[in-house]
Amino acid sequence: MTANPNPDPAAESGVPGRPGAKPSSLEEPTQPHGPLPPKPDQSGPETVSPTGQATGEDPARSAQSGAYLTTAQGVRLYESDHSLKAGSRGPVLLQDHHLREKITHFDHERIPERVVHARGAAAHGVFRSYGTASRLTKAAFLGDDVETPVFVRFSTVLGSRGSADTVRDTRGFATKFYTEEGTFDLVGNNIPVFFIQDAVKFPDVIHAGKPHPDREIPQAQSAHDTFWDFVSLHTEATHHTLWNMSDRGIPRSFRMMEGFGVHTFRLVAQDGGTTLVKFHWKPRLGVHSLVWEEAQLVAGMDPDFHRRDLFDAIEAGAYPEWELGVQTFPDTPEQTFEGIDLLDPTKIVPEELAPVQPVGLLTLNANTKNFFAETEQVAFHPGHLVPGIDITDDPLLAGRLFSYLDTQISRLGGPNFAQLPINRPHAPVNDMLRDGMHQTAVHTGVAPYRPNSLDGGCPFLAGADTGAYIETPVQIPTSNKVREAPQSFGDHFGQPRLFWLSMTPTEREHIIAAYTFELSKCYEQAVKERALTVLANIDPVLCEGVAAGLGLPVPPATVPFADVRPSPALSQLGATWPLDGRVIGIVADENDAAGMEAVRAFRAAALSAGTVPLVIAAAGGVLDAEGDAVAVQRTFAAARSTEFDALYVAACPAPGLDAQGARDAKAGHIATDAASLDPRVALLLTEAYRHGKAVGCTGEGATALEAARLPMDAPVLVVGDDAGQVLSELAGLLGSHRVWQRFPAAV
Ligand code: HDE
Repeated sequence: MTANPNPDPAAESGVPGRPGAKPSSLEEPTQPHGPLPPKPDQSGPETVSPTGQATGEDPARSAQSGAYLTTAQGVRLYESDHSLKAGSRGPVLLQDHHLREKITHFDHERIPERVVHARGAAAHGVFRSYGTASRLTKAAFLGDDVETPVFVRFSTVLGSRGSADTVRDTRGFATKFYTEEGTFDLVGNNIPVFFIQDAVKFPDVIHAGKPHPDREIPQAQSAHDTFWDFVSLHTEATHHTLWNMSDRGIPRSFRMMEGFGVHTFRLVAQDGGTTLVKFHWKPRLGVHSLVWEEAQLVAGMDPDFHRRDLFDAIEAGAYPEWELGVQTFPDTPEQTFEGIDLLDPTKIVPEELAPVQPVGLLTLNANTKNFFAETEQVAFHPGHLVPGIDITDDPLLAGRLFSYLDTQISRLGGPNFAQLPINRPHAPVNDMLRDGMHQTAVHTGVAPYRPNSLDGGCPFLAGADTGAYIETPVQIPTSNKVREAPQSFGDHFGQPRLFWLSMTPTEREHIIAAYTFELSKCYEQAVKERALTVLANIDPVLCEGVAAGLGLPVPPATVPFADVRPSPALSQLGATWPLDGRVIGIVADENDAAGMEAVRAFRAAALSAGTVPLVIAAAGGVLDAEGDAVAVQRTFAAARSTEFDALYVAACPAPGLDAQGARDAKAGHIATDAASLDPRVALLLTEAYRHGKAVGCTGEGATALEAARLPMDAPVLVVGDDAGQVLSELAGLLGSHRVWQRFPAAV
């Protein structure tokens, strides 16, 4: 036997697990333990195996166990930082199984991202039904006071997995209900209509919206020629596009978005009676948006803004809530309501005509433990239905019923992804699907077919009284085979006009600005001109506003304006909402003793109002350590107005007050000029003002506002002497999300 030419010093060390150590047996050196236990808010729902048994509890089967690093085969390793080489300077040996296993696994870590909705964030929660829908549907999870675990994934549509959260786009709002009768997925969006009326055009609209195929730009946005080319040529897209150009396209938070099932579904009652419905999610915090400049800034400052917001809120215990509601319509052969074709996914039914009736409450109360295993691998499908919920003949829905399973087979690498923990039903599964890539179940029995006489005839078939899913025996209209849409699908401008007329002047101004921005980014004059022709058919004010911005002539309308009644429910303005989790930035300067007193009083009052006060100062650390210390959460260098819903200014920090400057000023080594203001604080204030955010001040804070040249009589500003009073006035303004009077009512 040859001696080792390169003895490892550790070999002599006696360190357990290293060569040379003399373990008496294969005992673990410390008590084996798995990963740290999840935080309370991270406990996901119980999962069950494809055969209905609970999983995840057995340590021998958990993803990580034992204290030693091992190979995938469970063999302990003594080294993982160096490849096996012929001498320390010699070639790496092919026989190094650990190296090859580690690199090979890494090489295959990524799976294809979703072809649409690639960028997303998700959370676990519960859905508690009120029982109000039990008259209309036999679905058990909509019975009286039933609690069902859920998993919800929010997403943007166009961007890649790593794109920014705050782009102008539709948001996905997909909910998986793990019901005791099997899984129900409500795969919706935050916009109640869709671009197209027939699924056969879906590849076209997505190809047009995605980056150009030659240079692969622009990322995650519709502000480019191919998108506007498509939507101006396919005028059925007008309604959805108008929603995207409205503030709905740039939500403030996933927690502040509505959700819609879009298509009309059919509820089936115990006695077989049917009702057509549209599903709605109503957020408890109200529907709120960013302003466009803010959304653009955030895309750079914090591309994960929405993801972070959701995760932080849940971790802080501010659980987001939505009420599920339904609009109900009689299931008549025409499938229309007040003249609106319920099979046309480009149409809404205004809430004033059919009110949204609440049927249950969704609460998101647990963050994911592993993004890949849960958010990335979750597979939703509009065809995942439970008894009591059925589909209609919406041609867009028909295509979706095919597409989701199909895309998931390639995205998740085979047909067995229903066995992944996040996708496992909580109802017992006893199917006859067998084998295939990534099969993890060990199926028993010899007769995976029916009927059989060898496995005791099992499994048995259920009937209507034992929970079988039985399709509603809807009569199919007899007709010739055709490739055409019904005539009622031909009105493309009536509902866009209804939406436009339902907006407040401020919202209309935002829409004009959004169209102007997007079309200004197009190179092709013909595309811009055609887009203006579409707008001319919605409303002359809209068209004139955008044409003026583009410097183009106003084209005439080509269809008569529809006679529509506005739907006030479509506007986001005009109500007041809870303040839970709203972030208030506090500008502080420890050189200002009176200001520090006010900071303390304001912080305490803000906390008890349920808001999140964050102290912003020249340098990190603790302010006024001798007194009642105040921790600094943001520095002037890192704070940007976009993070805050409102600002309170208790000082007028002089320029250049970084860590040393602040100490020198306190020690009296440098003089601070009250009339001059740190430019970063000035930017904070002017941006907040520009975005209609409430700004309050006491004491020297008023000097800061003046130095930032804010008009002191503006409705955004609350100037006072008492911090508590300023907080209560700011809270009043925050309840309506922004100080809307700040925006000129141009239209
Ligand atoms: Fe989707 N859609 N979609 N979609 N969709 C997908 O499925 C599709 C549509 C929606 O968080 C894909 O697993 C077609 C409307 C959401 O995982 C894919 C058509 C609505 C999500 C697909 C539509 C949606 C998707 C891509 C036109 C609102 C994300 C990855 C007929 C009601 C789900 C995947 C998640 C995802 C197809 C139109 C919502 C390719 C063919 C309308 C929220 O199968």
